[in-house]
Amino acid sequence: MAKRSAAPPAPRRRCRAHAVPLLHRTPHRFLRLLGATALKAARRRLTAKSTREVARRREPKRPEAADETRELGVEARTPDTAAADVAGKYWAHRHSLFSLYDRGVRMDAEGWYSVTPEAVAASQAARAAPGDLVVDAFAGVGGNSIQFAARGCYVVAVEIDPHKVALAAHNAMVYGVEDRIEFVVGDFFRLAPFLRADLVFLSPPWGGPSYIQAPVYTLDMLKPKDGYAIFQAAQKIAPNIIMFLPRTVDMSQVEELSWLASPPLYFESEENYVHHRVKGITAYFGKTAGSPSSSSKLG
Ligand code: MGP
Ligand code: SAH
Repeated sequence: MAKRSAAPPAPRRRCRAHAVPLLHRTPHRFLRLLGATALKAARRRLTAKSTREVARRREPKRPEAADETRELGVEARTPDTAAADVAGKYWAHRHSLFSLYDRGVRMDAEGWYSVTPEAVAASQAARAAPGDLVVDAFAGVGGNSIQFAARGCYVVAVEIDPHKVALAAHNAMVYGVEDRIEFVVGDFFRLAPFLRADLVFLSPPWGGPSYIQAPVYTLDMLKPKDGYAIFQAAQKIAPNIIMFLPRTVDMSQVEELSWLASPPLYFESEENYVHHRVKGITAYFGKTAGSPSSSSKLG
């Protein structure tokens, strides 16, 4: 179900977003200045097993609840209930999160409840064109970065938690797309002023599974900063932005984000379903608004 806003009067602009050469094997000098770490060490450890070796693995064991509780506790749930979810509900959904889960995909607790389901991530990635440079600002365990890379985009995957970056880099190898993704351990807000790309993808923390308890999710509930601050940081990188948000989000606030640019950005939103259940709302801004079939080079 897609909705396209007629509000912004601006014509489609063809202003080119300049890409900085971030995709070399060495980290960009700006990133180095900021103390960001490219994932070389983690990669070295992970490449010990080739993607093919990873693919040959048998059906993985169900994760031990104890392993998964380590990073829980972001909200008012007890580790026990959260671990039970990880072992139950999320485990049952593993193939809709990653279709290649059985080939060795790795997750942590936050990854289980935050990763964008693969079909949703693929449809979001379809708004980019092969060859586009994409910044995935909150990369998590790699659900979105992998799908952008599989689409033929080059991806700078920013994630503040080094453990998650190691998991995402491993998962990218499972999917055979590691050569298209540059992983950066860092704070998106510190890095944003130094990045340029064709498209920014935003899937920030929503505050954990308890986000659903609020009848309406307002943009100030996003973490680690409110939705306006996140959007403004992304605008420094590119005028083409995709945002994945809770299904209960206040849509009028989301649409207002397009007015933070002058002239206002084109805007479109859609509900994302998996097995007939709505999982979230995707907001498309700038040239990403419009049907995927019409997608051409964004920059
Ligand atoms: P959900 O609404 O918490 O659960 O997450 P679900 O599986 O729909 O449970 P049900 O009982 O209603 O069926 C739905 C989707 O939202 C997840 O698959 C994630 O992709 C995404 N998601 C959920 N959370 C809590 C977050 C989050 O904190 N951050 C991000 N970026 N995505 C999230
Ligand atoms: N789209 C991802 C899930 C993102 S969850 C996927 O499909 O896997 C949100 C992520 O944002 C979490 O992993 C969290 O560690 C990360 N994060 C939180 N604050 C951040 C910041 N300031 N900069 C970069 N990443 C951050």
